[in-house]
Amino acid sequence: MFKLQPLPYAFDALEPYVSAQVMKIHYEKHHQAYVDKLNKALENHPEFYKQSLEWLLASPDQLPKDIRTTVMRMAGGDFNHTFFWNVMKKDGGGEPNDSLAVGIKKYFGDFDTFKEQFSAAANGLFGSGWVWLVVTKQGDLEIVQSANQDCPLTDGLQLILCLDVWEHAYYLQYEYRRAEYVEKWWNVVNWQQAEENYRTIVE
Ligand code: MN3
Repeated sequence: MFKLQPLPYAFDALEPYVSAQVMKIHYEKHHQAYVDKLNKALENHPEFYKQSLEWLLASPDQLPKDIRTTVMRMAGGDFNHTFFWNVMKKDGGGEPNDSLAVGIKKYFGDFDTFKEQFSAAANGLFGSGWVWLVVTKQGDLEIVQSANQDCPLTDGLQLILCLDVWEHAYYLQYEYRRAEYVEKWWNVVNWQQAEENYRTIVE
């Protein structure tokens, strides 16, 4: 069975940018619900409990048709949130300063341009979804959006950074002001983790 992975910090660690109330509900209610619904969806196909979330997300064709849509949604909901928690930290923010900094300069010109484009993708996303910094099959750095709980792993992309722009991620704190949430979020980005994700892919 799939288990909710531990949150790598306390609920109030990302204050004041992400409130403890938002973190607690987001993790204990929303994230937990994806894990529970994934396990429920697989109860008549228990052979898939031994697979990893990454495998499920990369292998929709291997899943029985009757559960495919639900499993992809719930596995994405579980995986995306765990990935998201880990690319944030207390006293985060700033800029990457290792190989990822070189990559961002190469593909976006400079860090501020990257930040603007990523924020624009987050603010411009219609409905619920995510914004990601990914490495494509050709090895290029790219900003992509994903709808609902879709995960770019399904499209063969590799993941460096993501931002949850579902209303449940910010509405209790920022109400309709998504752009303010996005702007404040840069203060909690865990660039060390993003660097590690990038190095694992390109080295
Ligand atoms: Mn969420």
